[in-house]
Amino acid sequence: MSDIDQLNASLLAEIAAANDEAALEAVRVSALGKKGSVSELLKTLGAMTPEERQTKGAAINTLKNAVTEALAARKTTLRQEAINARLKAETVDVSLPVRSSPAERGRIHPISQIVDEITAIFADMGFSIAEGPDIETDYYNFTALNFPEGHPAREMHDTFFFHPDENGERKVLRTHTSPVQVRTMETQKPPIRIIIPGKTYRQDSDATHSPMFHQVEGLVVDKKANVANIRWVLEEFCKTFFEVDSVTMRFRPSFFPFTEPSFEVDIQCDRSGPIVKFGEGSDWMEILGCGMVHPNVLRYGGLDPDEYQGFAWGMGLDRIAMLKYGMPDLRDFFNADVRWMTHYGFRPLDMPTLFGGLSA
Ligand code: 2NL
Repeated sequence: MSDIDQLNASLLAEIAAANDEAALEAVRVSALGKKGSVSELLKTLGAMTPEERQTKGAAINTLKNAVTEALAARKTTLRQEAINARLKAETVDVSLPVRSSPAERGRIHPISQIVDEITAIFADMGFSIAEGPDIETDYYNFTALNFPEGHPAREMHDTFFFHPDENGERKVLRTHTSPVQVRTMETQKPPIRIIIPGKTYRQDSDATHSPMFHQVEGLVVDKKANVANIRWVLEEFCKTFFEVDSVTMRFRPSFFPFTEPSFEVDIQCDRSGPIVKFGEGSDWMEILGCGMVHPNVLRYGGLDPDEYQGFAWGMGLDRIAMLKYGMPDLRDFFNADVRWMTHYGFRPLDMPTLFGGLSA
């Protein structure tokens, strides 16, 4: 076998053995590059006699063409193999379900759900939402709500106090949402129909008490607001909220500094089973407190008690949420455990509405 034939055979073997484009390029440079084996042979053509050129020259050219063709063919094959491998590796099964978006996977906290449900019910009765600051003055949290200076009821609330400021004023974390009602009376002319959902704070912590908890309060001020109206509003609320056709309520006389008369309200229920059933049974459960707004509170709000009357109520949300959704420990509400949220949370797109069902 001639040198040229040998070179031809070894180059074609190298080309066939090149497994990727980089290896193939290395073979090309070794053969056809400036100092490549085939290029060096081509350089010898100039010094040949015409006869030599006829035979050896032709053979060298044939070698060059054969190598060039083999390189091109191998390149096409390698490209096709790379595409096939990619297509195989990146196969998508379009029949699989789409992964849900973060917005769909997120969950609404049961407390937010309860607030949305209660808001939907009272909005339907013509109430609007009022809000106010969590850090309150002693005046709005106590004085304007008819807690006299030094009155023991101030201690009853286990208030979180801030250090006094330069004027000696001691701010508090609001112990109830009632300051918002006073602020509303100062700025809004009756008729007033508002509900106030929000965070409240008292120094208390165990399985059923958290130092930060949630309330919804309501206030109606009009010329003839009366106890019969409270009863109707709260009965309608309870029926819709507990999703039953009728409820039996019991109003017990009670005391709050800001209402006179004052009541604590129980609803009839059945607690014999694993979950509480409302609207039936022989048990009673306290769910809220209410009363006619004390004349002093109306005066603090800038309203004349001889012209206007009001009723108000307040309920704690956390316990109600535990009852309605069967959650055993209040502390879990505020542990930010994503597993708990996945289990007890609500789908963000299932907003509670009266027509669509509150918690359906
Ligand atoms: C309860 C009882 C209550 C109110 C809150 C209120 C607010 C103003 C005037 C009069 Cl500005 N009353 N709020 C009235 C009665 C009861 O809450 O047990 N809450 C958890």
